[in-house]
This record gives sequence, structure tokens and C-alpha cells, in this order.
Amino acid sequence: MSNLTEEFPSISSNDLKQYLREMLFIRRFEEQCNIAYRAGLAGGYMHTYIGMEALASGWINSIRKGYDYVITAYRDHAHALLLGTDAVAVMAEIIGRKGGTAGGKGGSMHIYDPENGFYGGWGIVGGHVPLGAGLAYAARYRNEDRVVLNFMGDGAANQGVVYETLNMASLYDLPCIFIVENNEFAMGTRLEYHAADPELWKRGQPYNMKCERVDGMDVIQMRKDAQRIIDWVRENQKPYWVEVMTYRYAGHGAADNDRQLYRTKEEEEVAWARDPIARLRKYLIENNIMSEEAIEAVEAETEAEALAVLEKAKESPFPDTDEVYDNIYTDMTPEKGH
Ligand SMILES: Cc1ncc(C[n+]2csc(CCOP(=O)(O)OP(=O)(O)O)c2C)c(N)n1
Ligand SMILES: [Mg+2]
Repeated sequence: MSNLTEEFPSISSNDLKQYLREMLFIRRFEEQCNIAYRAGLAGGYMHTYIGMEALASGWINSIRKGYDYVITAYRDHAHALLLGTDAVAVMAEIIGRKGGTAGGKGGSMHIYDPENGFYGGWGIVGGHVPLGAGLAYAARYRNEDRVVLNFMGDGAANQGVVYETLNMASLYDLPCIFIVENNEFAMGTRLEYHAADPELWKRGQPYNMKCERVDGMDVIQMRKDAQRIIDWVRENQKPYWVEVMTYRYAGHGAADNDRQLYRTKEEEEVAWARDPIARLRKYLIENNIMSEEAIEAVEAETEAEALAVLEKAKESPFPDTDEVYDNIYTDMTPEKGH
């Protein structure tokens, strides 16, 4: 792959440098989230994206940011950061502050930023998948050429509502890409124990949908596959089902201390050999795109940035108690314009 620019002209060396910076920032950001959580600063649940950075990076760097729509489950910090949501607002949301994307009342699982094309951040496993199809329906209805990245986990791929959605998405020719982030686990349950057929890539087939499995641990390959699929969906106005292979290095959530109850240390070590950040780092050095020193500088910068983000987020106050019911109920009376 040394002639990447010739082979795939839309990825420049500068793009690769940007992907490294973004992936490093996401990892350091997630580490700060864990620190904040363990210091008692964040309530509720929190799930990090450590190990999965190349997946969202490859997809989100292949869309028209701010125009195309993105929706995902509760493991949602990286998607927002990649779309350009202010990192301090994401962190402030995680630690329940007023400056957060949902005013501090949603928390980690409910990052939301429609101005940047991000429609959340949802906690019910599989529950947002029909909402993503709804976004695609809206785009098609308005004759816009937006595509939707509808991310879900491997566990979510067992939910019944996903299959009702696939049927309708195919029937209505919706420009919706169903992306299964197969990180091998649904909480502490390994894929083979929760999926009757672990070949998840096939699951769009009964709905006359194009389906495939791709590698989510190599950001360059992910970026190429994502671009090809997104272009196809935009052009053909039809849905697509993609299983993306990745791995969750962290426990399921910050409350899961991952004490080897469902996987071994050896397995984790083998998985770390596939670390998408180390892989890109090696590629950049071997292809003389960045020196070791230049990469170390980016590592130090992103670490300092992530620390500063948490400190800045802490300056934001807690929401006022009299706001507790704001943005929860909508007044549906006709005179209010509904
Ligand atoms: C409908 C529903 N059932 C159960 C849960 C509890 N739960 C939260 S996360 C999770 C596992 C989901 O795994 P997966 O879809 O693979 O996503 P990942 O956490 O690996 O990103 C479960 C069962 C839930 N939130 N919603
Ligand atoms: Mg999973």
C-alpha cells in the first residue's frame, strides 16, 4: 500500500496525519472520561470507544460532514468528536454540566448535535436503528442526496426492530447504511454465545440488500471501504448492511472493571497487536510521511488537549434545578403551533 495516493487519490498524506491526530485525541479523551467517571464526576453509565477509533474515523471522514446524518447507540463520544462537536461540550455533557450538548441532562449516552449532523446517542439497544431509517426517509422525501450512517453494536443486531427496519429500508429504497460495529462482545457475552449465526454480515441478505464484512482496525482500509459504500448508496439510493470487524479493549462500560471474567489476558494481548493507532503510526513512519519525533509531538499535544478539555468542562456549572423538566415534555396544544 505504499502508493496510496496513486491508488486512492482522495486520501492525501495530510489526511492520514489528520486521522492519526483524531484517533489519538479520541483515545486520550476516552481515558480522561474514565478518570472523570472514577473520580465520581459522571453519573449514570459511560462506555468508551478505545480500540474502535479507526472504525468511526474511516466512516465519518468519508461523508459530507454536517450534511449527511449520523446516529448511533450509547458508545457515542467518538462519533460526535469526529463530526466536529466541541470536545468541551461533549465532556461537559458526560459530567452533567450546563455547557453540555444536552445541557448536562443527557450524560454520556446522549450526546446530540444535529447542527453537525449528529442525531445521538441512544441507550436502548437497537432502539435508534428505526430512527436512523427515519432520517433517511426524510432525506429521500425532501429529494436531498444525504446518506445516513446508522451505527449499531453486534448485540443490537439481534433486536427484532432492526429487521422490521431493514425490510422497510429496502422496500422504500432508503439511503441508509446499517453499520454493525462488531467488537466481539455484547456486555460480557461473546458473539458466539449471543448470535445463532455469528456471520453477521449476511443479515441484510433476506431483505434484498447489499451486504459485506470489512476490517475496522485499519483506518486506511476502513476509509476506502466506507467511501466506496457511501458513494454507492448516494448514487443508487438504496440501503446497505455492513459488518465491521473491531475489538473493544476496554470493559463494556466504565462500571465494568473487566476482571477477566469473560475473556483472557492472552486474548487481550493478541487483540492489542491489532491496535489501529499503532498500525497507522507504523504506516506513517515506514512510508516517510511522519517521523517518530513528529508523532511523539502529536501524542503529547493530544494528551494535553484532552486534559485541558476535562478541566474546561469542569468550569461549566451544573444545570439549575428549576430546569429539571425543560426539554423533556413538549406542549402539544394547537395554539402553541404543534
Ligand atoms: C433493549 C435493551 N436491552 C438490554 C439493554 C442492556 N444493555 C446495554 S448495552 C448492552 C450490550 C449491547 O452490546 P452491543 O450491541 O454489541 O454494543 P457494544 O456495547 O458492544 O458497543 C445491553 C444488553 C439495553 N440497554 N437495551
Ligand atoms: Mg458489541
